[in-house]
Amino acid sequence: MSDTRDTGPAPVRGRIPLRRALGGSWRPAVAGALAAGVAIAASELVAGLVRGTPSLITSIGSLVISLQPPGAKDLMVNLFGTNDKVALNVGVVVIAPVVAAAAGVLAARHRWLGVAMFVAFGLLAGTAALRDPLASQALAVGNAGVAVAAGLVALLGLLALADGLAFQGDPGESGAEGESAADGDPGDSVAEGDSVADLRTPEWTRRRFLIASAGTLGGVIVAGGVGHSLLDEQHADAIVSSSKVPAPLLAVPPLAADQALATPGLTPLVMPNADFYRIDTALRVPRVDPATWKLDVKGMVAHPLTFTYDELLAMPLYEQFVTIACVSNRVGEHLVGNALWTGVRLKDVLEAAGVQPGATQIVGRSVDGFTVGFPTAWAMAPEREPMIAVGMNREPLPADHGFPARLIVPGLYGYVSATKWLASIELTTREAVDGYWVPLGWAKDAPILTQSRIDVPKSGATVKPGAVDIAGVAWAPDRGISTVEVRVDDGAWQAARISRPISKATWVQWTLPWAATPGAHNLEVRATDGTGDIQTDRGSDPAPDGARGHHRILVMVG
Ligand SMILES: Nc1nc2c(c(=O)[nH]1)N[C@H]1C(S)=C(S)[C@@H](COP(=O)(O)O)O[C@H]1N2
Ligand SMILES: [Mo]
Repeated sequence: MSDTRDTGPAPVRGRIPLRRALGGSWRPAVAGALAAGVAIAASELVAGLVRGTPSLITSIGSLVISLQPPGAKDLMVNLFGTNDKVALNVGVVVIAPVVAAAAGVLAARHRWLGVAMFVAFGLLAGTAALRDPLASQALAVGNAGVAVAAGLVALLGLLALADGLAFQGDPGESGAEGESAADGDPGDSVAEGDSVADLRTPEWTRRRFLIASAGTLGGVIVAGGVGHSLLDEQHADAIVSSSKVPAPLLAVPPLAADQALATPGLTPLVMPNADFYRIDTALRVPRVDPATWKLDVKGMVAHPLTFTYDELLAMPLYEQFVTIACVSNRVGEHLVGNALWTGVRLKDVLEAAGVQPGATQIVGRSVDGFTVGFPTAWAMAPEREPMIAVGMNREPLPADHGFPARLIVPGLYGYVSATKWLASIELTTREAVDGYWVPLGWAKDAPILTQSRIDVPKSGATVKPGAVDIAGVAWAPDRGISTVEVRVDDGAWQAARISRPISKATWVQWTLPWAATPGAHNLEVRATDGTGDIQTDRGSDPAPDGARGHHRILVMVG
């Protein structure tokens, strides 16, 4: 290689020899990567210390989520999940230093290029942070500024040290390395490195660069760690502040003995809050202060209304079991759960507001800007009771599940109905607004499809020959489940015993005794919903409107 094709203008005679530009580039690269670390850590620390300041990592991650190209369905399916958020945060933290390492290498030749890259990063982070509806705009911009400033101080300081390695021959001259490289024309600063000393880097200056780098890295880890845990603490505060939900006027009766089955390993009929699946786009769970939170009911209504948390709790409360499900649940998966929800009847609220004729859609918007939309007719139908839920299994809504209030609409997938951290309910037309996931390729109309799942035995498990209980759950909210059938090795369908349904809005448990014979066996389940429709065996992906197909597992008997 005798040329710098990819790294900028052709080398001018007398500039850095290529050997040094490439062979020596690890130091500028380290300087750049560390400077990115300093920028990120400084912004995490500020976000942790000053309430209302967005974390830039979180903001950039949220921007990435919202920029998913329509049609990239697999990516979006994955982003529904919780682990992917961790991956996204880690991605931001890993990618930024890699890009910044390149900025460092460029900056070693042209200071302004490195500075420009850091400023560009600041603009990106600032723009991302401004999109955060929970953050103060001034603090968002300020924090991006802090990040850029801290990053540039680190970048220029470390580069000066790295350059010092190249042209400072005199070991006695201390304290000058910070300025020497920054003097004069930034474009020319490295050209001085052409001196002879350049080729014989003294051990002591190398060590000085390493010490400064290690010190910077230590500072990054400590500041970033402190900032991050302070952010987590802010979030914990909000959970602690959750108040008590009053008892509903109409309490549901305790479950009867035949309403729940007790096969070991079977999913509980009522899913405890701590085990309930969680799906949302929030990289950090919104922390909502119930003292200042308000719910607006607006749009095509005769009387726009606003409720405080206390006012909402003072409304007649109602409770019901509803099974909610995620559209991205693949056959056999667990993104579904049944809970006892306490809340205000949505119909009561809409009646008070006076829905205008022609208002065909209800849009639920969360404090973090997420939206859902569902037909007004679905919500108003006499056979179902959608609600603004404030309680989950007789506890205030956990923060993960939407504290202080969320929508629960029987029969619809969560992404078109179940807005958590609810901020407003808007009456509009079906045409006027698309909820968050609709432009990203998911169906606008999304009733929950009939699904059934085998929980016991586990797929791939080995069981003893003889009497074995096959058991699982089946759901088709809010058409209800009428029958569940199981077949072994493609034999005849056999009716399972099902738990007496709590309502059409909930799942059922089912069980079937099986005389297991040695060998490998296929077990398959299908359900029939309350309208008599048999669950199709034709499989489909979750996108765009939910997964179809039978759950089929292989077990060993022996
Ligand atoms: N604010 C907000 N609400 C949301 C979502 C979201 O991303 N943000 N995701 C929805 C989706 S896709 C589902 S499946 C349900 C899941 O509710 P859960 O996490 O309480 O189980 O919440 C819905 N409500
Ligand atoms: Mo979902």
